[in-house]
Amino acid sequence: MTLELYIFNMCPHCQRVRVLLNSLALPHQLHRLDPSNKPPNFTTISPLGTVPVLRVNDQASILDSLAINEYLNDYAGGSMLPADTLARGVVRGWTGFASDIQGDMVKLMAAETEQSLLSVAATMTKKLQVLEKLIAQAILPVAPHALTLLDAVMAPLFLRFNVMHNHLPLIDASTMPHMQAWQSWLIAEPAVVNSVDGDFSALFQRFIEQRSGGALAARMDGE
Ligand SMILES: N[C@@H](CCC(=O)N[C@@H](CS)C(=O)NCC(=O)O)C(=O)O
Repeated sequence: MTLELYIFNMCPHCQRVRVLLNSLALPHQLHRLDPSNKPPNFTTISPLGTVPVLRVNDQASILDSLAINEYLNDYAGGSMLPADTLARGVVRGWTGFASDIQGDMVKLMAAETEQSLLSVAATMTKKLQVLEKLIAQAILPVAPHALTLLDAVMAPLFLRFNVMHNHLPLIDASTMPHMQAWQSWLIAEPAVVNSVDGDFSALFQRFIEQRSGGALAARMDGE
C-alpha cells in the first residue's frame, strides 16, 4: 500500500492528517504544493483542487481531512478511536464540532474590524467552554491521554491559539483549566510538532501579517 499526501504547509486541515500519519507511524510520501502555483494536472488527483488529498496506491484519492483520518485510522487498526461503539460515536460527534471551530478561525483571520474580531472570538470562547465542561463531566478525557481523531482536529487550533495568546487569549487557564492542560500537552506532542515544516510560531505570525483581514494583524503588531 502506498500513501501519498498532497498538502500546503500552513493548511490546518492538512496538519490534521499529518498528525494521524505521524501518530500511527504510517510510511507515506508528502507532496508540498504552493497554493498559488499548483501543478497543472492536480485536478486529476484532487478534482476540486483542494488539499489535503490522500492518494492510495496511485489509484484512488480520498478528499477531506476527517474522511482521510477515518480511513487512516481504520487502515491502521482503529487505535485512535475508543473501542466501545457508543464512546466512539461520542468522540466522532465532538470531532465534527471541533472541526466547525476551524471555520470560526477562518472568520477570525478574515475580521477587518476590532468589533468583528471580538464577536468571532466570543463565539469561539463559548464553544471552547462547551469542551471544557465535557472534560469536567468525564465525557471527554483529561490530558494527557492516548491521541484520538479529536486531538488531530484540536491540534492545529491549539497551535494557532498559542501563538495568538498574548494578543487575543481564547483559553483562560483560570476558567478553562482542562482546555489549558489539553492545549499545553497536545502542542508539545511530537506528532503535532512535526505536523508542519519549520517554526510554526514564526510561520503563523507571517501568515497573519500576509493573509489576515486586518484586525488580528493589527493586534499582533500593536502589542
Ligand atoms: N473540508 C476540507 C477543507 C479543505 C480546505 O479547505 N483546504 C484548503 C486549504 S486549507 C484548500 O485546499 N483550498 C483551496 C485553495 O487554496 O486553492 C477538509 O477538511 O479537508
